[in-house]
Amino acid sequence: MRTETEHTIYLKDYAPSPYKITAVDLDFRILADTTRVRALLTIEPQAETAPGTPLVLDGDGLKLSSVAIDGAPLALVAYAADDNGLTIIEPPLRRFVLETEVTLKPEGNLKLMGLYRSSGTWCTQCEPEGFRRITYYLDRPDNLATFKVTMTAPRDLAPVLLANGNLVGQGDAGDGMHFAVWEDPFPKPAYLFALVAGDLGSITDSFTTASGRKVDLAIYCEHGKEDQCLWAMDSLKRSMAWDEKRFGREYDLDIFNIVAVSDFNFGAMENKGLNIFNDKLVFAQPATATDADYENIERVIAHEYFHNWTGNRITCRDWFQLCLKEGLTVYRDQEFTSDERSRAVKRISDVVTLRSAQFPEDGGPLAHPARPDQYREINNFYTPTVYEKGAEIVRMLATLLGEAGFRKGMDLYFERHDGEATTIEAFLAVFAEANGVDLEQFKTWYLQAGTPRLTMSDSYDAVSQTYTLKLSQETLPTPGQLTKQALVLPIKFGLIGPNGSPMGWSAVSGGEVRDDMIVLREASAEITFKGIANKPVPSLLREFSAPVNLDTNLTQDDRLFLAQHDSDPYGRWQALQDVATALAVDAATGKPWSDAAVAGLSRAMADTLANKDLDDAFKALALGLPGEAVIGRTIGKDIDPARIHEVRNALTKAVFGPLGRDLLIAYTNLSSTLPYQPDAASTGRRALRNRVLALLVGSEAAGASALAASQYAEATNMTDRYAALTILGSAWTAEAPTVLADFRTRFTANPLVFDKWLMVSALAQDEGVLERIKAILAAPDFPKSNPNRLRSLLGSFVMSNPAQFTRPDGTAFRFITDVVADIDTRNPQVAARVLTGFRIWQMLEPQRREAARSALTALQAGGKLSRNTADILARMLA
Ligand code: 0A1
Ligand code: ZN
Repeated sequence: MRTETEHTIYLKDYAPSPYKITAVDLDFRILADTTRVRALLTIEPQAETAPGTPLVLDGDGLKLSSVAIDGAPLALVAYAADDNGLTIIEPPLRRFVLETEVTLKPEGNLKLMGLYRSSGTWCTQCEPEGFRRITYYLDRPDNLATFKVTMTAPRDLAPVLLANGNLVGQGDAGDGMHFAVWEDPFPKPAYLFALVAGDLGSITDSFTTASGRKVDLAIYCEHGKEDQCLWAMDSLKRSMAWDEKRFGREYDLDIFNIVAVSDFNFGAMENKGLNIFNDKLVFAQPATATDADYENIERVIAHEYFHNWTGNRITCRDWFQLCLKEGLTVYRDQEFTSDERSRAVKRISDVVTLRSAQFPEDGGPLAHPARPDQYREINNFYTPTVYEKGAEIVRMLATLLGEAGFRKGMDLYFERHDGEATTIEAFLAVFAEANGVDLEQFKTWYLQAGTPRLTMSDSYDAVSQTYTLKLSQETLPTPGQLTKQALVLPIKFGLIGPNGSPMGWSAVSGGEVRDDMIVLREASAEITFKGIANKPVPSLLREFSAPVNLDTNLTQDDRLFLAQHDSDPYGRWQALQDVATALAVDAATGKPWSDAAVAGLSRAMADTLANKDLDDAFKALALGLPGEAVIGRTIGKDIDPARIHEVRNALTKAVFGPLGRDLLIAYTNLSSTLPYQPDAASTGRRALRNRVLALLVGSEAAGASALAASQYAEATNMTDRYAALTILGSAWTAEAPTVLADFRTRFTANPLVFDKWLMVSALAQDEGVLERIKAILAAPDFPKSNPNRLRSLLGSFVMSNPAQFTRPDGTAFRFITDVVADIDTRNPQVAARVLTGFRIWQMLEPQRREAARSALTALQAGGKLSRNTADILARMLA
């Protein structure tokens, strides 16, 4: 038996393959219960390959029927096939065609990797290593080949036959069968291969590129849902136009197809010319999708489309480089949303996501660099660190180089690496070269795990009129990385004078200061500003210009001052968060909070609500108190999530209780009778009104929960209905059971709305929540193989209901580990992901920590886990 260490793959061991596959000709014969795949692979040895070097192809669970080279069947002694692949023992040392035939059973493929069926539709998922479940192949991203695909299938079950590239032939194949031939002229790695066969409806449109080429666009979905795809189509066309304008990137094929499927392990997949989407990221209509759903659809449609250049035309040399395509593409989709909507609001939302998803990962047992140097299971590295921290790193590069310098680097990247599979080093080199800068130290951001702590203290000397900022950075050890280097930190900043206006300086010394940015490269620096007439309040890390935790010596009054005067919206929002976090941390750690600070925060919140210059979406964010996880992480150790939950509720009451009248007036004024529109302004208005409602209920204002119940009943769109449901459901008010029951029956037939019901059910803060979750899961008709359903119920519980998930008696921990073991037998990716909810366990107070440890060790002792789940578990317990 192989041990875990034997499974570990190291970046340092990367070596090109001795053979390359340059052209692929696939023939799929799809029948109701089996699919036969014949592959003709044109293979060449590399120039330096020695005679007799075996050709080792990857395979996973394939049933081989025949092998031939250049048409001649191979003798049994000439090859070896097992569960991990096919080895041709002594292939010819010249170009040859390898022909294999395998049989697949897509129906029983519950892992949803390779070829599987979703509600009857045949579809594929190949990233990262799913292609080997379709045919024997060099299933590594550095092998680029052209693909021709012939598909034959029963016309009644699969009138629609799609693959990558252009349709070059189709026709009748007799016996109720028909066929289609697709060719993709762009060489690609196998992880971008896709095929879809099914009985689907569609909407069509077109886009004319900047150079005047017409591209046919289509979105395929279950019949009857076509009208729910219009927003996705609109988002696609805006994404195509944006990439031309902002990055000069045009689409390159004549067809772009999207298919929505209901069983999918992730959000969506950027297969060349044939993106496959989790249907929750396609379907939108006002009665069933929230504003957040609309925004997510727009974002993910853009993300997958942008991959056409950052991922497909230029791909990754190996999976260690995953953030080369993911971090960069997330950065691009963030910029798209910022340009389409509000930059400030988008930035704040992204910071919230980063702090709630990536910071806990980076500070716990699963911490890893954005570019890892080893893995046991690559599927476990599609993480917030690779995606969101990866995007932050690209953002810092853009901040350091400026917009024009960043664009110069991107242009060179596209010019130099188009058609290649490349690395982070090559990516950084284009920016260094295009801008004449050295990025050696900057590269550490990709190599080092952990969130740096940036500490600032300031002092002012009235006599010499000098102002000094002392800055230092530290990154704590993470698993496998005990010592850390200083990072390059771009710290955008401003100094604000007593009257609230920006202050300039006559000279500066002791550090690198460029206009509105300090660049800290050392472990510490002392920066002195001269010609400062009064003591300023510093606004540091404007726009959250580096993904760090910031500790300052600012007082609560300084923060309240920033909340009022900072010209950076992020800075104002952060200042309010900091005031509230400090109060919550005090209360949770047994220090009474300062009444003056609570009153100050309350006034600042009232001013924010009343401010006519701030837009609604910003106000909705600013009026939100920091989440329980942020408070927990600020405390840092021995945390009691139930206590934090109570404290946060108490703080909501103390801060917003006195504002009851203002909140009620705002709630009324923000109501609208206009028909639903998903634009930024209407979305912001609804977000603010629903935030106000949450605050009224949270501060137990008289009649507030009845108001929420009537909003629920009278809502004309899902945003308002779901907001009311969530407010009542998570607080588990007296109205909660009734509205939840109503919601369940009102939308019985819609699985995506069922997900919303599952989420709210899992977020309830009362003691009964665990029993209710158990009952939901045990219902005979609960779809236990569908990732969306499982994630909505279990993912929300472990990630967003910390007080109940971490009950001190360990009942919820054990429930989750039992469920993970069960899901693992069907879908290891989903099981492993649910298990990551335990990543905070070492931060808990001793009783909860022990309970978590005991549940995790019991899961490990049970054995028989997939590599995905075993890997997460081993790292969690290391
Ligand atoms: N490249 C996709 C992410 C993705 C990864 C794995 C998948 O299946 C296991 C599916 C999608 C993206 O970034 O959107
Ligand atoms: Zn992506």
